[in-house]
This record gives sequence, C-alpha cells and structure tokens, in this order.
Amino acid sequence: MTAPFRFLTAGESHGRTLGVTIEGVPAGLALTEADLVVDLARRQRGYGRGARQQIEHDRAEIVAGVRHGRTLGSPILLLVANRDWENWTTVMQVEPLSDEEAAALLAAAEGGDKKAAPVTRVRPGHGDLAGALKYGHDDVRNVLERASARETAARVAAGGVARAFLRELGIEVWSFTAEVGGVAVDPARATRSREEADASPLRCPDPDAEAAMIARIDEAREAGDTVGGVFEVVATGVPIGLGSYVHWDRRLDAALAAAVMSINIVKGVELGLGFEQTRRFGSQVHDVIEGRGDAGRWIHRSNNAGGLTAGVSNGEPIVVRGAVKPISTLARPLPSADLLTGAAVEKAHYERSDISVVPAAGVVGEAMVLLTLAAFVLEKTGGDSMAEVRDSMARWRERLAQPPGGDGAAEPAMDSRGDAGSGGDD
Ligand code: EPS
Repeated sequence: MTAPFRFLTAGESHGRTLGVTIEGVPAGLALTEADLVVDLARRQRGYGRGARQQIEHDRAEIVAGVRHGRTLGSPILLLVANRDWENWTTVMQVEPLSDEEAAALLAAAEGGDKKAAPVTRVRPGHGDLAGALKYGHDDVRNVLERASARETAARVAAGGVARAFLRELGIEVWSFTAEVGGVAVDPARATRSREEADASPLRCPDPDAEAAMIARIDEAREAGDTVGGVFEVVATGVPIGLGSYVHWDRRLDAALAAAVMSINIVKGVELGLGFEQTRRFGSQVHDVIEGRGDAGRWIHRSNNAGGLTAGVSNGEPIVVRGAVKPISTLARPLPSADLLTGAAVEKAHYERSDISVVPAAGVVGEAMVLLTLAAFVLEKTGGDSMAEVRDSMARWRERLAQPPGGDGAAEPAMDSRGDAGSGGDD
C-alpha cells in the first residue's frame, strides 16, 4: 500500500537545517523557490514574535523533484536552513564530541553560557518531561530541539507546494487572527481587506480588536508572561465531494481536525460554528439549502457547518479554527521540578521565546489545511500529471452542475451501464 500524497519533515530547531520530503505531487506543476518564500515570510511575522525571527530569513531550497521549473512526479525535497545554527555548532554537533570539544562545552556551561549547559528543569506545558522520560534523555535539549515550533517552517514550505498545486484547480486558502487573550474580532467591524489584514501587525481584519489584542500582548510581555488566541483558516473554491462518510478515516472533517491539532501549540479545533452549535436549537444551526443556482452551483443560505457535512465538502468555504495555547516558555518561569533529582525547583528553565504566535500559527494552519486538501483532491481525481488532474477536476465540476443519477451527462461515453438513465428529477 502506498499513500498517494504525504510529507515528512526532519530537523532540530538549532540544527544545521530543516527538511521536508513531499511525495505524490503530480508531474508538470510549475514550481520555483519564489513560490515558497511568501508564506515562509508570513510565518515569521506578527506582533509578539521573539528575537529568533530577527536572525532567520527563511527560504526553502528545492533540491529534488523539480527540473526546469516543473515538478517531475518524483519526491520533492526542500531544505530550510537555520541561520542560528552558526551559534550552536558545538552544542548541536552531529559527530561525537572530541575530548577537547566536550571540555570546552563544559567550561562554557560553567562560565554561565546557558546554551552549553544540559537542560533539566522541565518547563510546565512543554514536551520536556514526557518527552525526556519517553525517549530516555537526561538532557531536555534532546526533546525541545525537535518539539520546538521551529519545525513548522518546514511544514509551511511544504504547504507552499500544496498551495501552488491547489491554485491551479481554483482552490485558495488563507487565514486571519480571530482572537488574542480573550479579545475577539467583531465580524461587523472587520473592515480590512484580505491584503490589508495580511499586512497588519497581527494579520487581523478588525483594526479596533487588533489594537486591544496588541495591548494584551504588551501586558503579557511586561508581566514576563505569554498569551494565546484563535486563528481561523478559510478555504474557498473547494468542490462538493472531497472526503467521504463511508469510513471514519476517509472523512475530510476528521483529517482537517487532526492536521490542525498536530500544530505544536494547538489545543482545540472547531469546524464552522464548532462548540457554539451546542448552545443553539437545530433550526438556528443547520444551513438551509437554497437550491442549484447559476452555473449549477449548489447554494446554502448560511455556512454554519463550515463547508463540511458528514465528512464531505459541501461546496461552501471550509472554515477551521485553531485554539492556540499561550507559549509555554515564560520569561518569569513557573515553579517546576528537576528531571534528574525529581525535586521541586523554584523556576523552570527559560530560554529565548515568543510572547504570542497566533498570526504565525494561522499561517501554519493554512499549510496544514492546504496539505490535507491536496491529499483529498488527489484521492478524488487521481492523476500522475497536472494535465490529468486538471481534466479530472474539470469533469467533476461539470458533473456537479448536472442532476445526479446515472445518465453520465457530463461524460456519455463513460457510462458503463450503457443506459441513458432518467436524467434526475428536474
Ligand atoms: C520558532 C523558533 C524558536 C522559538 C519558537 C518558534 O526559536 P528559539 O527557540 O531559537 O527562540 O521562537 O519556539 C517555541 C516557542 C517553542 O516553544 O519551542 C519558530 O521559528 O517558529
């Protein structure tokens, strides 16, 4: 068994490079490094980001799977270098340390260089304790280097490939900051265009809410604290019929929820109205179906379902919200315990971090939605080349504009039953 579309990342936060292999991208897709740079830069921005982003200028280098600007159908390998690695070469060295190197590292640690010292005061809310015990590490650096959200740069690079693929099929994905520290966007005051929101400090469409969100971030910074929020990802142009209700693992809603939940900092996912549905009567929740409109498009009067019913896309925009917990590395650390002694310590480990990352998490959310949709599109269309995928998608969209039911109107020659059918009921 092979999965038609999948990706795997590698890399530590302060290692030499991050990498991602993407398998199953059809041949013939136009792809250059310039296509990937925009989202990588968007991921780095946002009010509340830490000093690391001043060091990095993320770019994905395409090292395999593309020739003369077109994908080959073979695995694509992208590398995103960590510029900060130059400051960590001995700490993160791949080769065993020589006696001299080990002695130098120890001396640096004893001299107060925090980077050089083993980390044992586990941070509440981080993967430190569970990760160290699971893998048997006596230095939490062996956990935090991979658990770090730095890895999401590789996901965003992969998401850029999925974006180029889906754009050819008329599918677009974007996101915005919906909430920070309990301050929420008011849809009635969300006056900014998508471009204006994207250029704003928190990638937020409501300027008044954004000002209050910024004040919350400042408040957290002054207190040595951190603050979370909610991002919303919206996918448009998704045709009816991606995913299926026939098995749990073929449901697009479940796959999107898992994909967004897999983002390091996400602790909750909502689709459409999400938990709000539980507070309303059914008549105030379910989207009335208006009928088939112009160009054969099915129209709902509202989109509380977030574009997904029974695990299948229903033609409305797909709306996924991710709940971002506050960053777990605090400048004023919480009490904790030491991994080796098991004894309580006054303060958990601290190293440079961010105050708030909701806009960046939204860009990662886009990437995860893009990658998931790409997999489900390919499951629907099949195809080894972009020409095949495009043809298949165009035929599917044409078929959707017709009454369903057997006559194969969009494709008469393909009707295996050899029967004209009734042509539906209208
Ligand atoms: C991140 C890079 C990291 C952190 C952050 C996300 O850089 P550094 O650890 O060198 O400061 O800024 O990671 C975390 C918040 C975390 O908890 O691991 C990035 O590029 O997104």
